[in-house]
Amino acid sequence: MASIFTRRDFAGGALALGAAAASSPMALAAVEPASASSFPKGFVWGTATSAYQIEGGVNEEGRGRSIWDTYSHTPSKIHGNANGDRASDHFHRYKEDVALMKALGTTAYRFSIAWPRVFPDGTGAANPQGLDFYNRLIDELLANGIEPFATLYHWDLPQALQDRMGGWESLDTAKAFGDYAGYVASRLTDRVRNVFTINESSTFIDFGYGAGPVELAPGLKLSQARLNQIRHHVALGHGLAVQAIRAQGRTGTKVGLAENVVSCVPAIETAENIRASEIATREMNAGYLTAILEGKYTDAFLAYAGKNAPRFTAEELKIISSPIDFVGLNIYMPQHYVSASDHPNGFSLLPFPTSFPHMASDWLRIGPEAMYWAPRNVAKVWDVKQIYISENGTSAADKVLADGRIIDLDRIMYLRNYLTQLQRATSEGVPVAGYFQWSLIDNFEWSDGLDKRFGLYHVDFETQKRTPKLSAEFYRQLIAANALK
Ligand code: GBH
Repeated sequence: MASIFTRRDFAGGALALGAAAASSPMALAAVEPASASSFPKGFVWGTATSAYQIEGGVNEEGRGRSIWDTYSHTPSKIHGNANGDRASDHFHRYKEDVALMKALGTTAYRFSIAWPRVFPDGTGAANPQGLDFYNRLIDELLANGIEPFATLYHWDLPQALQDRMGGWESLDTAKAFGDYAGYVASRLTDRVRNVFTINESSTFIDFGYGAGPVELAPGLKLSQARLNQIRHHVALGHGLAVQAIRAQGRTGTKVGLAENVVSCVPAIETAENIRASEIATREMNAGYLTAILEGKYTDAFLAYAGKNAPRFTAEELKIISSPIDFVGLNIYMPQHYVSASDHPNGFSLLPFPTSFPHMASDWLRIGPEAMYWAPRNVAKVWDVKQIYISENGTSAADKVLADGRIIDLDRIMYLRNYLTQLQRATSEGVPVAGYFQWSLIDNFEWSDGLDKRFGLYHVDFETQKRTPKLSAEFYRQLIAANALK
């Protein structure tokens, strides 16, 4: 929908008032905002998805079973007893979906590779057809000028590894992940120049193996000691994958991870609270990003874990902290608002009021400042030189109106506010190179089944028809302008 009044119109109007107005500082200032809302030149705009959430085609081309096949077929685990057998049928409709990406004007796409397609048993012989689908997808993306960013692990662990060795409870799963990463790198990095190892380790560990408020596959509730060991194995798996990609991938392949960073936002932006939010960022991510970027577990982390601390060697910490090229941050909400404190750790995590607003998913708090503070603190605390926002988006109770339109004003409101904070970050020089909107299309939202829709395109799960929501048009215009409108 074309707007009647653009910023340019306002600026032009002010100048048209006369020479006196044009030469006054006020009038000049009025011209500025058109460029003040821009993103850096060459900023990468994309969308993101994951294999089990969109592909379907679970029995095609020799794919093995994953823990999500098992879990989603366990009665009463998933809202509406949905599963990913068909999901958004992307396996068969990938060409149509690439066309949707192109219509948005995106030049990058973050997808994940299903480990059980490549190694149906987790280890051993690769399935000869395992990468065929991804080869087709990558070629289609490149033919349309869209850069593929591949994630190697978005939670769909081969069931065989869970059965044989307790999945990530075993060091051997970390090793198997490294082998899988090396194999994929040797086959795909002639065309895939950016690889994410693991998506949101904290989420699948805490909710899949721990007693989080929400449950994910494999649906276990292990002790803190076992969880800490799993955290260590996952970090190690990441490090082994980085090394394998360096060894077997094409020279120049860029490697990083996509982390659900615990975002710590200063409650009020005083110097003391900002400092506290930096300290909190380091401590609240101690089992994950901190270990990976520093090659050590913080003293506070080990003291807190006590006898439940992970068992580890110096050699393993070296592997975990193998240098990476970028850090991907999945940012949906502020995890904590923080203030300075006299407590020895220097920060305090403030309680959320029960009236704090959220989106259609109860957990999805609306705090756009997280999109400024998370990358700003990651860059500041660890001197990270390249950051991608690897996911950001929202569920909404989208309704198809009688005339077929989907007017998702709440999603547009959410995106506009979060992107305003991202623009604040890039304009201050925080090194964010790109942004991947979650998600291109409605998909299987884990335990929420098909109930919570995150797409820019609506999917009718009966007919698989895709329809752009108004937010798709919002995103298209933003990309075209490389600026907020
Ligand atoms: C991402 O996780 C996932 O990577 C993606 O697969 C998913 O579809 C998308 O977001 C949308 O959910 O304990 O109250 O916080 C987002 C982070 C962390 C959100 C765990 C849900 C559980 C509820 N998730 N959280 S709560």
